[in-house]
Amino acid sequence: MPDAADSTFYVTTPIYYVNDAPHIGHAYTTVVTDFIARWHRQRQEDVWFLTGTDEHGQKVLRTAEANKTDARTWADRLVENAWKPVLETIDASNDDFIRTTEDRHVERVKEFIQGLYDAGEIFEGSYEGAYCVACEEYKQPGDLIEGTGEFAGQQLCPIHGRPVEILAEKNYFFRMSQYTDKLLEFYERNPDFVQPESARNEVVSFVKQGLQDLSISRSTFDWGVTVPWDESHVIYVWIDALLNYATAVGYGADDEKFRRTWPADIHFVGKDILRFHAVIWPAMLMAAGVPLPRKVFAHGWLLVGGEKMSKSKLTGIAPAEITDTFGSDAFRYYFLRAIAFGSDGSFSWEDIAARYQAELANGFGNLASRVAAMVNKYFDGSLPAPAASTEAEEALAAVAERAVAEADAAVERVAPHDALAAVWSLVEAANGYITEQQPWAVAKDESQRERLATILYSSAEALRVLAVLLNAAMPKACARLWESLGAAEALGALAEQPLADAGRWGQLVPGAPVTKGDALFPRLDA
Ligand code: ME8
Repeated sequence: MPDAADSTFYVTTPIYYVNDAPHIGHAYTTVVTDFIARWHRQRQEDVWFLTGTDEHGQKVLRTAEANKTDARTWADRLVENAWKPVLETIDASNDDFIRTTEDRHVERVKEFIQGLYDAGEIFEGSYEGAYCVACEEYKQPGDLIEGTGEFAGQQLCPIHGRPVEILAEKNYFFRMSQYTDKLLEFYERNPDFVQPESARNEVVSFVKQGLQDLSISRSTFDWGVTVPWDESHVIYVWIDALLNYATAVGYGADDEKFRRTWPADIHFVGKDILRFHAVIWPAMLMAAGVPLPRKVFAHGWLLVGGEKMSKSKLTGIAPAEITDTFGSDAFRYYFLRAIAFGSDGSFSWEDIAARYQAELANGFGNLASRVAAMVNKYFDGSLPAPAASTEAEEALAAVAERAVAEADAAVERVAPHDALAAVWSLVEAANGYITEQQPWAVAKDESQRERLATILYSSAEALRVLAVLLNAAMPKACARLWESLGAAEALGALAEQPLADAGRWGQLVPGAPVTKGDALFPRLDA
């Protein structure tokens, strides 16, 4: 197990556009980031988990106008009624929430950009090109696709499938072309900076073609951060947005906090915004002399019906539609377990229902309820003291220890699906152990009380290890399990159980009150 870092483990989600309400694609990124944050907290590291909203730019402005209101009112409404509530729906444990319209951000963005201007990194020029408002990005001619059907004769954005607009503007440019070689050198020296491998390859081959200077201001609308030396321009929304990762942890304002927290350990993003994070953002930081983040991890698409899920194509699903039926723990578990992190993955109601029933209700949940029920039935709800172990107990303890090590190694390579698969080896071993040991049969023989005690104590120990290992994925269910094991009094709060110590067998204290509560995961009706 790696040593706790000497500085803060800092993880981020993208800051999401407030043009619309969150769907499960956004929740997916946030759940994975939250899982990683909680895991590292349980490793007893100092963790900072940031999320927030991206509120400037043309896309948000146009949505506000279409809804007959101003951008600020619209953003306030979406943040309070949609983006902040969804964090509760999915049990996110973020330490901060940044909005790009806050002064703590806006003022620092102005200073950052002024610094680049003063250093000669920014010049005035003009540009004409194809702009996708949904991406908030100029596209290269080679990126575009030919429209068909209603869009016949038009050029479309390859991500949104919607026509681009030709924009011609006089504006300010960042000398990004100067960073081509520096970035290639950086990727070379830091082979894990962009992950997974496919994302790294894409970024490297993109940068190898040579970077162009980047237009960093707009003058045709004013919903943005004003360019400090030319008030007729606002700063390009992506430059403004990327800086959130620094401004939120004290860049230019609280040096002590910034030094402690920066650089970010992992920026989690979808692959749609990989280049912004793996090319533009490091180039900006190099230009300003600020250390670069340690890792950008770009995950795949969540597909619904085989297509990238999106509100505009009416495949968008709100997280609450799923949590209302399955609960937040099952929502989190499903997305962490069912999708190989980094690859695309399909969501379907059948799939989540099948996993819920098999893995949560019949697997983990049933294990917890049968152990609690038997301790109540045979030992009046008081955890019995174990007698001598047999090979079966030693084998179960060994599975537990291995599950801890394998899950931790999987989290280290940012593979939550593998981490949960490793933990499930213990769920299965514990259920198998009980089936083989048949405590209900042993209970019939009064002379076997000690054997019965050992079986139930060992089963409860497996549950203790599972509560610690699954807490990052399913905090609510694990808190209830911890309570039902009567573990808090002797061992302290679940969230404070050190991961490194979780596999040490025999921590539960005999005599602890074991209670039968409601099922952790009630079975679904047919
Ligand atoms: O791009 N599958 O915000 P955004 C998986 N404001 N993930 C998905 C997804 C899907 N179908 N749909 C969305 C922006 N996501 C900028 C970011 S950061 C400085 C600025 C997730 O609201 C995924 O993480 O369009 C993707 O990168 C992000 O939402 C895009 O959110």
